[in-house]
Amino acid sequence: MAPTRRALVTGVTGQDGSYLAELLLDQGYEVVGMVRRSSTVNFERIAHIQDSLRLVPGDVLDEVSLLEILREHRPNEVYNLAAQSFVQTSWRQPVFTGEATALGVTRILDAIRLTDPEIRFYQASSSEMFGKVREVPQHEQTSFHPRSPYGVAKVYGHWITVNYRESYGLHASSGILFNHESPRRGLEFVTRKVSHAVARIKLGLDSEVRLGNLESKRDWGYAGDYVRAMWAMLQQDEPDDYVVATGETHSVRELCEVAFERAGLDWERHVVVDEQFFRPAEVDLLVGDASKARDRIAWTTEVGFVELIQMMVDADIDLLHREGA
Ligand code: NAP
Ligand code: G4F
Repeated sequence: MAPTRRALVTGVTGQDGSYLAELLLDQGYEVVGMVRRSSTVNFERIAHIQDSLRLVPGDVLDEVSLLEILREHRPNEVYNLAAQSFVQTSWRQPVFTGEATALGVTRILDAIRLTDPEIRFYQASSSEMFGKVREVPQHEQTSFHPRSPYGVAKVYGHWITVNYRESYGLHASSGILFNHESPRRGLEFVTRKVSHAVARIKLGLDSEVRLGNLESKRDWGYAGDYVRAMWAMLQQDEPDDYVVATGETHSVRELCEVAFERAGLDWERHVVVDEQFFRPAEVDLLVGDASKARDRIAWTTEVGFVELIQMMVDADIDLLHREGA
């Protein structure tokens, strides 16, 4: 019988961490989830699988915690999803964002190098690295022009991953993932902010939602599809970098249309544009070319844009009903 594979997931309490942990458990992995200390428990997204996970304390700001986790649990694969991941916050907390989202990657790579260089490593890179895009669509060779401290930190995380692969021969891959969403998305991100607001308005709990730039365009996919790409990258003989995207782009305005329509509402009566949600520098348009991921790791999407937004609106209406609204 083949030995059980063990994976360490940082950021396991986040949107992607929860879907990835489910996928790995389904594949028969022992899943070690790293959680940082907080004064209240925030395991909502993994509550349904918590008993199957081994949750261990650690923080990407603290290298010793990473070394000890690797020494104790000896994973075969490490998925680094931990980050300060909200772009808007990165202007308010640029140094913290750099510590967690950029230097956190080096801390993990160093811990791997010193503990067991055979460990396979996945870095959660981002389409935010393309920023002020140089070409449309964006692919693995498109140059980066990040537009936020978050984007800058992710560029560092990407290149340090490439550098440790080239310097030390680590099996380190970088997934350049475009926006991916789900009912588990944080409430501050625009898709979930809108789906949750639609549910509240539908149930008479609110009358409006205040948004920033309605014209910006994103390539939005479903998180459940995207974690399959993360896993597939680490199953390849050679490490590499891959764009993961749907190849379709939609504006925030279109997102509003689809989301409100799902609940039988007219978005123009409820959406208010508010300056406070505009960004100091915007990423106007993202759309990815995922042909390499399709060809080399056989990755495809199963959930399209309209289905995704409808799923999120339905889930938020159900959630509010369950909460007794
Ligand atoms: P998320 O929901 O914000 O989750 C982030 C996770 O990182 C949470 O578990 C959080 O823990 C953890 N974390 C934050 N700071 C940490 C620290 N100092 N030490 C340890 N853990 C820490 O993000 P996501 O949407 O799942 O995204 C996962 C990763 O993919 C992130 O790196 C993100 O930047 C990247 N990414 C996301 C997308 C997307 O569209 N979702 C696209 C491209 C790349 P707490 O629960 O304690 O806060
Ligand atoms: O949902 P967002 O906050 O996501 P953003 O900035 O694209 O970043 C997400 O995707 C990245 C991948 O490209 C990840 F790396 C990152 O971690 C994160 O998951 O904003 C999307 C767009 C932006 O153009 C923003 O200006 O929506 C626009 N927007 C308009 N009104 C708004 C709002 N965004 C938010 N969060 N809130 C608004 O009220």
